Amino acid sequence: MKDCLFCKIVAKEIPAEIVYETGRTLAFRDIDPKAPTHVLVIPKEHHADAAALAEADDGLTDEVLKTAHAVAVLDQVAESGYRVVFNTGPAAGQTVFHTHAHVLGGRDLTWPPG
Ligand code: DGP
Repeated sequence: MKDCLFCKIVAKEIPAEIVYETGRTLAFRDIDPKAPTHVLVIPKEHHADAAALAEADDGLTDEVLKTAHAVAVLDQVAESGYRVVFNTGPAAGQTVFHTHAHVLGGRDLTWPPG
């Protein structure tokens, strides 16, 4: 989608540190990491948020979650534990409206989040 930051990363118009890729998903490091592992997993096709992705689902939500787990394994945080977060909507802190799963790990994560 024109003017979507993450669509531009998919199109390689904006650089990103890509850590994993499948046919329909892309994983790249967050520009402002909040943990030693902080990777964003996105569907390559544009869906504004997790609700839109779930409603359109044709297996793509599964693939995003499987990619999130693959990233955790690659970054060696799967055994110790990691968090997968979809900020969905402005009140949840979503700022980029191309849905993305934050994969966070590599330190003890507190609960509840702020
Ligand atoms: P959220 O607040 O849940 O919408 O998270 C958006 C995340 O996107 C935030 O943690 C920072 C990250 N981000 C924003 N712009 C860029 C960018 O140009 N490159 C990368 N790699 N991450 C970005």
